[in-house]
Amino acid sequence: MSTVSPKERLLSGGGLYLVLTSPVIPHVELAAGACDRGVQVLQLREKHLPYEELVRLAREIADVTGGTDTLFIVNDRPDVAAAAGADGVHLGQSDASIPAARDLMGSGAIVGLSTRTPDEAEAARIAGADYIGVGPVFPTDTKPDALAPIGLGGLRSVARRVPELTKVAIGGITRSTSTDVLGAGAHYVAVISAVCHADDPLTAIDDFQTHLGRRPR
Ligand code: 3NM
Repeated sequence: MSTVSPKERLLSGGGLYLVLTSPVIPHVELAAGACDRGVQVLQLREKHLPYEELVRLAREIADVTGGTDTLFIVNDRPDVAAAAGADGVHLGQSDASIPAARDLMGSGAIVGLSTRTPDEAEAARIAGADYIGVGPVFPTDTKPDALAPIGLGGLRSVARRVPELTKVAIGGITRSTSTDVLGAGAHYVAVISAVCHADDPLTAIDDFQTHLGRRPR
């Protein structure tokens, strides 16, 4: 088990950031496979689950990631993240504020914020986000309310505005586009369908890991 803090691990690493949304195999099985395969960040994103079920699932995943090198982040819900002992929370533009999340989770928690434009990215930096999500980079069917894709050019513009901030690109990313996305300034590539909805999610993780490797900075 690492003695380095979760934030330091996030800020020194890079590569695959796996978002668990309706995977074709059980969440916990996929989480365990991701840990075994050295995935650096896992996020639980199940917007439709009621609080109790979400906490139960989040606790099961936290049990799997605890003591491994894989960080565990909960989407949208700092209350659930705190109850499960997760390493952090990922907030959308209209979710809880960063200070409210830190109040619930403690100052050591990782707090990420979704952004799409250089202005939003800069605002997230000023607000104290530990990292930003940037997207959608490409068209995605997974998030029906996603705004228009920003492309690699949009990602580069964000990266130029906040060069020092850790950037997690998201939206329509596949293994074959992942290296271009990292080349455009992202530190991590976040994926849902390319892994969770693949015929064989564990093999899909293997393919990403072989392609990207671990990306210490
Ligand atoms: N957030 P896939 S795009 C959850 O732009 C999410 O903030 C986005 O799923 C954003 O990898 C997105 O299947 C969907 O395209 C990502």
